Amino acid sequence: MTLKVYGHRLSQPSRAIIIFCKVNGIDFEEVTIDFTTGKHRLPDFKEINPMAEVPAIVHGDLKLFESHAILCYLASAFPGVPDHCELLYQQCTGTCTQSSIKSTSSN
Ligand SMILES: N[C@@H](CCC(=O)N[C@@H](CS)C(=O)NCC(=O)O)C(=O)O
Repeated sequence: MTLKVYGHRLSQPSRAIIIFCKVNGIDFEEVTIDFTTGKHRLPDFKEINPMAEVPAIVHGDLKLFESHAILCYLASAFPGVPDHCELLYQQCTGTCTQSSIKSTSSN
């Protein structure tokens, strides 16, 4: 199942997703959506992200947008990502629990 990353390298949140994938060895297909020429407002892309912003991902049946949500998903969905990444994003999103701290601190 190929992970598709829709973004643009001029976009900081798009770069965050691309860098995260590269650092963690996650294979992905990069699809450039040129928001500087309005391609993010075309119907095909708005089916992926109705908010018409990059980045967005498609992974199997899942369509996801908002870079922080994407990073949380990637940190938990791909086994090669170190546990501390998931904990970091749980802390960022306020979903961190005592049990998640205990389970990652033992690694
Ligand atoms: N909160 C969003 C911000 C996304 C965002 O603002 N993307 C910009 C590029 S950096 C965009 O697509 N702008 C197009 C527009 O607003 O029309 C995220 O973190 O993913």
